[in-house]
Amino acid sequence: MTTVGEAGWQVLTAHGIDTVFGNPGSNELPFLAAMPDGVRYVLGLHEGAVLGMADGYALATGGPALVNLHAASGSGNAMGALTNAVYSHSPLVLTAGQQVRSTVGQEVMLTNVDAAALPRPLVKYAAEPASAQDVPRALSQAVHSALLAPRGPVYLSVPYDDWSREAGPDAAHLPSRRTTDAAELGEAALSELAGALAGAANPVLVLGPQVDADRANDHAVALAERLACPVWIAPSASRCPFPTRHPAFRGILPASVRDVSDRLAGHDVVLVAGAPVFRYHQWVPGDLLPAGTRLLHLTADPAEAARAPMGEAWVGPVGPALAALAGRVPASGREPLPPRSGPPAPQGAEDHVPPQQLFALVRDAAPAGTVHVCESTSTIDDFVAQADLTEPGSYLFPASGGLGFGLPAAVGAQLAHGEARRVVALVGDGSANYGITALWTAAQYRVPVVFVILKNGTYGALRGFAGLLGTGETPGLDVPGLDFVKISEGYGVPAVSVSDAASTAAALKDAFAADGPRLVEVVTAPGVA
Ligand code: TZD
Ligand code: CA
Repeated sequence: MTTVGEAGWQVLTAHGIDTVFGNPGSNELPFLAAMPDGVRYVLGLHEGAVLGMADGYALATGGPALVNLHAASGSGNAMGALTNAVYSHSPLVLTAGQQVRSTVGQEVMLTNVDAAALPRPLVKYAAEPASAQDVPRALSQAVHSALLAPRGPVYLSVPYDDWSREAGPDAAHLPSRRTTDAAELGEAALSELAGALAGAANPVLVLGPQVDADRANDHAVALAERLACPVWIAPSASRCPFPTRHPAFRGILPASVRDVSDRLAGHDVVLVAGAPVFRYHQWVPGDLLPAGTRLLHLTADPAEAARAPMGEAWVGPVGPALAALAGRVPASGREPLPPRSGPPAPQGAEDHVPPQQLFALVRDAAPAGTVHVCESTSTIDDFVAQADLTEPGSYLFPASGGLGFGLPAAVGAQLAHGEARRVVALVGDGSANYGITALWTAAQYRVPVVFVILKNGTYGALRGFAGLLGTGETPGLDVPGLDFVKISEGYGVPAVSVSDAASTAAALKDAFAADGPRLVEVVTAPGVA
């Protein structure tokens, strides 16, 4: 007899799932007992970190990642991190153990009451199969739903007594199933887009995370060079779709209506590719676009197309469309953009390492191809000013703005890349606390992430917002009294604290040379012990 557990795992492994990120409880043990040889279990100590690790892993591999959570409480703990997976379009398959089928109605301990409703509206598909025999098919549906465009997380709750039941003959059809996204932009759409770009007097490209996810960065470069036009990254960037030292690169668009409109002034045609239009953050009202500007929007997500407040949208795979446009837009005849001067020489200081100086030191210490997981919210522009990001997948930032992503996603990304690429996490002393337990997983599984904590003693970004909103000195803005060396060592990751450039450079060198995780706490503001 084939059990539901065996059939379910056949579905998962047939779709390339070889790792489970989880934190178990009693309801999950039968599922884990059925886990076949060759599948790796990665334990996280808190479900926010579990989900963040899976997100980082999926972002790095471009494939699905399996998450196993404990009932409603474990699912609830993962929910904040789940918001990031939604906006990063990560194909995460969340599973949660349910109590024994016949006892759910009584709400015995650790029942997930109305389980399918719990993760909505964050997931594309949520279910608790109506019978044990339907579990393998529901797992198959979950995997295919997560992977079909637009990609995103899904959720399945499974009563734990289901796994030992008989699967039934239909399950044999599932492992070999394939689903294929077929839609590509057609000839008419491509020629209209190419014509609009070719006819523009002063076009501009605004690129989003889907370009990097599709590994279409080179196509974006080719298109920008054909058009001899500047390139911005779309506001609230969660990935870096364009090489930051390229002559056309202009930085990340600031995330307010007025700033976007100001930066795009003078352009008659804007092509936004692989991003929502737009993911604003700070409310600074103004005109959505400079008068007379035409906005063309290329996205793989119909919901992004539908909810945009302006522009003409085309829905289809972004990478192939950029490749096609780069191939058919004629060279503009405009002068190529001049090379940019190197990054600004960062200021030094006596008792601290200003963020730009730190980022310059990281740039110089990190090996080629390093993946940067950034979650120091007030310093992103400083990072981009100093960074030299060329390879796709070199930069990750929490896609919904939900903090607690940085440390876990770095661990997940490093697990995915193995020895091929190093991962450095650049995380604020505020953000670090939401995902801190990822340090334990890094230590136990010897995942060689270089964790850099930027210690300024405060929620810097919120201080920026307090200035913008005129709210003055509210409670809850500072985070004094944190010792990340002790915290890190407590979780098993060797750590040092530094507050000058020379010691920082030395600490980074040691950390990148290590074969296990290291943490470097860097004092980045004056007067912070
Ligand atoms: N909680 C969660 C889960 N996500 C959030 N985004 C916030 C709270 C609010 N928040 C921000 O949006 S930025 C920020 C908070 C608390 C400050 C982060 O501080 P940091 O970085 O030390 O990580 P900076 O550079 O000092 O801003
Ligand atoms: Ca801070």
